[in-house]
Amino acid sequence: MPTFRFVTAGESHGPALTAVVEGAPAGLALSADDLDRELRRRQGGYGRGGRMRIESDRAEILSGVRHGQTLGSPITLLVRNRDWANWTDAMSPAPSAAEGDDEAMRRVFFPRPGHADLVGALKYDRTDARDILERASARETAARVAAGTVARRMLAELGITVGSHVASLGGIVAAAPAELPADLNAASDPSPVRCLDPEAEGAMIEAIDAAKRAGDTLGGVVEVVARGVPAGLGSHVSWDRKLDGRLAHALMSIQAIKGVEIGLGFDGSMRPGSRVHDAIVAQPGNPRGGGFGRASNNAGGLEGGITTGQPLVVRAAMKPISTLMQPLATVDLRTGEIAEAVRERSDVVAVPAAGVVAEAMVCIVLAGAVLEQFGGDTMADLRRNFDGYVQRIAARGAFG
Ligand code: EPS
Repeated sequence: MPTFRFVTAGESHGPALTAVVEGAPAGLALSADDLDRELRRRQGGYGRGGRMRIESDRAEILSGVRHGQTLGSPITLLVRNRDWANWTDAMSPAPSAAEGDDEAMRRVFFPRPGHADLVGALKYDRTDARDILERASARETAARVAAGTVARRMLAELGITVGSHVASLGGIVAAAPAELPADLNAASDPSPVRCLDPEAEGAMIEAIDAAKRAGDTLGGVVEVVARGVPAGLGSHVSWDRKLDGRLAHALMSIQAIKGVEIGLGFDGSMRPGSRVHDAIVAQPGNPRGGGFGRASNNAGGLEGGITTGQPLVVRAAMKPISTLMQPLATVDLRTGEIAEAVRERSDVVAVPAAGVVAEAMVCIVLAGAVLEQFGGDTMADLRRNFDGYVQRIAARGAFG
């Protein structure tokens, strides 16, 4: 059983989103402010739609924390949907008096190509695609970010930090800096598209404006970097213990993500091995690498499903949002007649926010791997076990 688990619940226009997080040790400092800071980061980004002007996400902690410290019990986090006030009839849990009024019920009969609308309606035998899209909506990622903040807090106590930036958006590729800034989010968050290359940033903003004018949407690629990860998380011994596989699963589970790369990723497949693999060097000042380092980090901090002690570098590719204001053709779910897909209020692009969500998922995977390896019902136990392990691997590189 995974050691750090979470489940989310909630519809996009229902009363609230909830996350229940299980497995955090006792004695971790956690406040609503910690959660709100991350929720705010997820709400930003140029190209979001009208919904983000309605919402101002805040988390309420309903269980598992007392006097600012975790208890080791399940942590319940609640994020209310402010927009719920406009949907009390359409999303009412009880039968509504206006049941026969499709407009008042905000029913959706014209499934959007690319969204879960049609396949969900088939699978769950619904005529109103709203029964599907409310849960398929990326609004759910607010709950993931809240859950991920618990993991992030725990990792921070061990000196592990996770940040992200936008590597491309709408086909505009940011120039990669020679070296990523040590505090990645401090550098990327001030950018409206969370991009480190000011020239690309300007072009991305122009592309978003043009897509909006054309009733179109854009995707992009986000890069997540985790630092301070010791060598030895994950394992080569079994498929489901390989950390690269777990990261790919977690990132692919984010709405609209269609691809995941680690390190050089697909680009590495085009090169000879001599231009891919990272030469090993002795690095006595690198205890978390076991006293070893790498001359480069094309592996993205993972070899054989095990972390190397180098920064973990993962990228996720997001397809363009499937709600188009100039809709594609679809079919009426009731009659089979040709129609235009529904135009719901939506975003032109959500790639900057996807970076924050991807960070949350990476934090959750890393927290799980850390707890599996080092255990501990309390933060003090976890820290002692973690420090003992780092001492053990660091001694390997001391060479007598
Ligand atoms: C979304 C559609 C939009 C986005 C929403 C995701 O919502 P609405 O239909 O209410 O305008 O704003 O994202 C969020 C609400 C959020 O918090 O990120 C969709 O269909 O996925």
